[in-house]
Amino acid sequence: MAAQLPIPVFTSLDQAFPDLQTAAIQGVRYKEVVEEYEKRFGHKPTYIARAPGRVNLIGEHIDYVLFGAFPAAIERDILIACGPSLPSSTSGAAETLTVGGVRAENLNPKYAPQTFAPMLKTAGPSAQEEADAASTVHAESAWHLDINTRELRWESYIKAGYYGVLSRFFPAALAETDKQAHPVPVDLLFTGSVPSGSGLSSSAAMVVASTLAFLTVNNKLDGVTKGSLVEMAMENEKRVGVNSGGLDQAASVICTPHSALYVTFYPKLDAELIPLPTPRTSPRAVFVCANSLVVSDKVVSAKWHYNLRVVETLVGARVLANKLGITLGPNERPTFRVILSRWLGAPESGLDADGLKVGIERFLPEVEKLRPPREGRPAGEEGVTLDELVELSGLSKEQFHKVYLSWVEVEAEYFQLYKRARHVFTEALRVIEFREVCLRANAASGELPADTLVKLGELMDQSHESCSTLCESSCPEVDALCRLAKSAGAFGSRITGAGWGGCTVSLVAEDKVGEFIQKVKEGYEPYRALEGEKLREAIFATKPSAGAFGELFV
Ligand code: NG1
Ligand code: MG
Repeated sequence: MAAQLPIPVFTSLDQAFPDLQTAAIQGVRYKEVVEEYEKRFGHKPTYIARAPGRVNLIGEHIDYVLFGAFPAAIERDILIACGPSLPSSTSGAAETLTVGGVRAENLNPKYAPQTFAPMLKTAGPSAQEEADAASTVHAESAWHLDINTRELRWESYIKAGYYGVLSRFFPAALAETDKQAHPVPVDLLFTGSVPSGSGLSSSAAMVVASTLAFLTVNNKLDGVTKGSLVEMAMENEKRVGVNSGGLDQAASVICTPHSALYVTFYPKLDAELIPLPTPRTSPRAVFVCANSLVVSDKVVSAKWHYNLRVVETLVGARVLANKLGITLGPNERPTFRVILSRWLGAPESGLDADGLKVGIERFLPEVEKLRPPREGRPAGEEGVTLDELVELSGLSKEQFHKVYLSWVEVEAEYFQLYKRARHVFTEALRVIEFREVCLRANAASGELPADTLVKLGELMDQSHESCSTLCESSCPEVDALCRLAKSAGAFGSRITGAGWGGCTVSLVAEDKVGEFIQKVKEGYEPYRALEGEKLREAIFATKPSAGAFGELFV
């Protein structure tokens, strides 16, 4: 249901932020970005697109396997003031921007201004497009925007958002002959408060906000639902070179204040808003994000980290299917979620959360079939080599390469199928249990069941342990922060987001937040020198907040 709603458009800030305190804080940012826009481009913006970051409460590294996750949007967001470039614009550059050219600037001077325009492809495909065509990303569009997938560049996320809008709404064949079928030239000014590389999904916020900006400026927002914006943003973000799932984009688009989102991806995107349990008399609990300050550059390290997990789980699914006697076509690349359904004989329409829980519990013993031959060897050496993978897959070397490696770059001496599978299925179960605890607490009349927060905390702790030891997506600093959070009184604490650095999220009693932050500050070396705004940047309590929306200037 939540996914079928339209994208909210407001015409005033108080409509957009009914909470007075938030409206005041946002008011300052909106005013600054609008004034600065006018100064830089010589005309007023017509629209501000806003998309928030997210904190994933539980369900890590399982969205690309098509299991559900449980994120919430955070208050920190990306704002883009935008409008069509006018010929009267300052530098006169607009004249050169006739075919949907873009001028993009950022209030943060760290991100240099960019000018680019999509080209109608006349020659053969570029290397990047060939790579795209081999992956699941669609390559039917003949528009071309150069996205550098080797380096982390801020404008890549703008281009990614634009690509999706071009390929869906501006048929290139038409554009070749008809100037009316061209996108309009656009001026964009960005400002953001989601720390980048911290696991709070600044990237998804950028892509969602950019997609929304290009849709609106080109008058294409009619009929776009939250669900279709999520799907577009998911496709778009893959263009930056990370084969991500959809939890970030779903959270950034669909969330509402006070609720988390149980988002599932199989057989199709579905989302259920679940209010977080609120005690009536005892103190409330809040989620505190703490940034380890270890920046994980996901684009650059994808081949050893993120994309490697994607490949390990995909190959793991095929090997497990072989061991279970499930027949797969040579070109098929099903995920663990799909193999589970086939094993259960479940219909394509999928299972509800209760059915899925029972199914996973029945399936878990089967995961043991993936135990590696060298188990017990020093960590890292117990997995399977590439040659062994090919053999276990039952495919020829060429076919294996085509299906599992031709579209993605990964590097590993040993691949870990068992650990990843064990993480995926137990984490999927924890997500469902987390949802159940919330629903049970919300349904209780009077005070919450006494153990609600303790249970949520336990699930978060177990999730962290699994991310750290089975998914191996944590790092020593993040592990240390989680231990500190627990000793500072958190009900539970875990890594959030892709990992290898980034943030932790901890469940903490609201009346203890000040004390909690103080203890973590004293215990975590990189925080000791931080004070005031710098400290608030690194560790902060957050409330589930609203998903993406736009403000229109009429
Ligand atoms: P972040 O934290 O944004 O790097 C990534 C993926 C998600 C999900 C999580 C791990 C992107 C855009 N997002 O998040 O889809 O797989 O890691 O649970 O890459
Ligand atoms: Mg990201």
